Amino acid sequence: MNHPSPQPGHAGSKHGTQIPSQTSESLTTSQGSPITDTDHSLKVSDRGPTLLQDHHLREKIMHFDHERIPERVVHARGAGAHGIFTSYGTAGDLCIADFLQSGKQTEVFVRFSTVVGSRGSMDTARDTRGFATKFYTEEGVFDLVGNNIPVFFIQDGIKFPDVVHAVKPHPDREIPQAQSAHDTFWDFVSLHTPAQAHTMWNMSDRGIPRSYRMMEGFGVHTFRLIGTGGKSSLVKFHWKPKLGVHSLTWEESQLAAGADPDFHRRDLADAIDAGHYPEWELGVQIFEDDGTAEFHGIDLLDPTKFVPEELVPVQLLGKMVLDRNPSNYFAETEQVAFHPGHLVPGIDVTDDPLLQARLFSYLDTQLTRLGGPNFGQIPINQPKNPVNDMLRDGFHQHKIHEGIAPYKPNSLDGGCPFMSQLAEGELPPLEYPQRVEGEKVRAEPVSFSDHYSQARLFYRSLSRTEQEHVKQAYSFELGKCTVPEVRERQLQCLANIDAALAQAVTQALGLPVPEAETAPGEVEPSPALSQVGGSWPVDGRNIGIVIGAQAPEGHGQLVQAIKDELMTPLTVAPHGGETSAGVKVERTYFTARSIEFDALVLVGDLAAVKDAQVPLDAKAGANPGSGSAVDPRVVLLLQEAYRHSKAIYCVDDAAHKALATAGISADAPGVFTVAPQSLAQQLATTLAMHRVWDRFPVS
Ligand code: HDE
Repeated sequence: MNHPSPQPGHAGSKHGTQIPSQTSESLTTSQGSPITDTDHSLKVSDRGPTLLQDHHLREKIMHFDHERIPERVVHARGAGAHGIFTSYGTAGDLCIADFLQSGKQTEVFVRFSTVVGSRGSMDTARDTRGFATKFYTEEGVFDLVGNNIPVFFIQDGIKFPDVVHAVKPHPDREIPQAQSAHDTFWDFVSLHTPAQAHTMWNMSDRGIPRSYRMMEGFGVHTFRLIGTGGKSSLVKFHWKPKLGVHSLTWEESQLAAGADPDFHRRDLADAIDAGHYPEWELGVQIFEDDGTAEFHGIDLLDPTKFVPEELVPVQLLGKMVLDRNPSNYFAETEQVAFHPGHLVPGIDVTDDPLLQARLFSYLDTQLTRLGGPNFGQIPINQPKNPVNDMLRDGFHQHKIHEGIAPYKPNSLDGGCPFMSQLAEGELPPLEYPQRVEGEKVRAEPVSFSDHYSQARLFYRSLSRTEQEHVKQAYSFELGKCTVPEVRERQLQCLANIDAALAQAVTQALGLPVPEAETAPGEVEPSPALSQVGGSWPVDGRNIGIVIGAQAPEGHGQLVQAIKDELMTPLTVAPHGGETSAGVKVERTYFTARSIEFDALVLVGDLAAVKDAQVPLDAKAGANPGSGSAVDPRVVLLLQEAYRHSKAIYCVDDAAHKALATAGISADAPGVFTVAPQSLAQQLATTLAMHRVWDRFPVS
């Protein structure tokens, strides 16, 4: 049999490198037999009935019919990346885990996700984000399965089905998709008031991140670290992003849901492809384990509470860099199976009743999702250190186990495998000998009963602009609720949290302001919670360089200068292809929307292009008074960028015409006219603060 040479298109080209699209050149059946025709089924004559004996047809369709597996019941939509964790060695006596020893490098795989939406939903929904990290340590896999919000809706795992049923689409019509803005969600959280702190975070800008690269991560629960000599400490895990914490505006996230539902997935993959590797530092807040699991009146076993960093600073233990995209989404990102019980010596759980239920749940879910008990053998889930268990057989067993005695004790396999030996006085590393006693009850401690003070603490720690966004988010969400009692009950909760917040939202809904049930107590704000202020690296920020039909002089140098500052220049021109100066056009007036850019640069004359495909809404958006010579799509782009408080730079006078047509003053905050030589540096300075904050109107 001749082996055909590859047809055009058989070898994929990715970023200039030729990669084979398959493992070898010739197509075979799953049994390895050669195939000469995969385009026609076997028939009696070319128009005749298809023959049952066509095994290639049967195999191909059978496999296709079973390509989908059940999506995750929560966190269904996600994006993943590979990377390396490097320990600073600062854990010292705190933790004996090998991967935290000085200079140790450990491979990791991270999956970010939205919680509510199904696998095909949009990335930018208002939601909590999952932040799950698999550390492939030399002592086995450690999974840190956290979120981008440090508090949770419920205090006991037994409530998880309730909160998830409430936030998922209504069971009758199965709408709305990937939204919390509906009656059943607010019905539940206004009745189950421990959820008020988490919902406050969701209604803030934290619920709509700018990028996975710009999110904090939290272990949420309190964990136990075991140090030298068996000493136990309680900790809360934190991931601190190098690029800072930044968010979209609500309008941006809504526009992105339509214009680019893969906004976050694309952003992560593009940044890694471009070499702008996202980084986070892993840190812990440390609490003495004195047996009370309590700190300054905060019950550390209550997952609806966090501890402000001003009270207990985060101590950094190491750095994670994500430097490789998955090469197959299904094999890696979809099949990865995390579990909070995947622990290594030195890290243990606490009695947080939410965490305890999670320890049961995750194994259970993988059985159904990944089709049996051997999901640990799927390459993405395999530990990198040797595995020597006595688990046998089952669906999808890939190992060919040797020996005849997979049981203990045995004599027939020489007594193997043996137990790890403890040094004298050493404690079993995975089970801290915590003393436990008490009666069996279905109850919760009194310390779990404060449901409002941390929501208040968070809200009052935000800047005025951020508080404004929170007011708008509640007004939107409750405005989408149709049952009056649901809205009223949630407004009562808001009154219990903060009077001004309740007042603003009731006004937007046209309802009377409720009295607080108990006077809101004072809280000490935590400035670390605000995203406004501070200055951050701008790696991988997208800069839209909008040019007209004629490539402006010096365009190539502008593009290079922006790259030199580690940002990503994207030239936006009337047509695709290359400019006359040979610079690649990355976006056209037809495909570009402001959501994609962190700042815009206008160069030259942006006149309307004759006979171009102009969407009707863009035509309508043009300033009718101007008798516009500026392309209406550029006008729309500018108006959106302006509303979203993005910096707009003009590098010459010609570009001012576009501003004027869009009704934007050249003197407005964040609108600059600069010389081309200083553009890139000025962009970096402005974007270090993420947005032009003083453009947001604050009432
Ligand atoms: Fe999860 N959670 N969860 N969860 N969770 C799952 O596991 C569950 C909770 C979190 O990218 C599921 O493999 C219960 C808290 C992340 O693959 C499921 C309870 C936190 C991910 C499950 C919780 C999380 C999951 C769905 C209450 C933050 C995505 C598929 C007791 C600390 C991991 C799967 C990934 C996924 C159950 C509460 C984070 C069903 C029962 C609290 C980041 O097993």
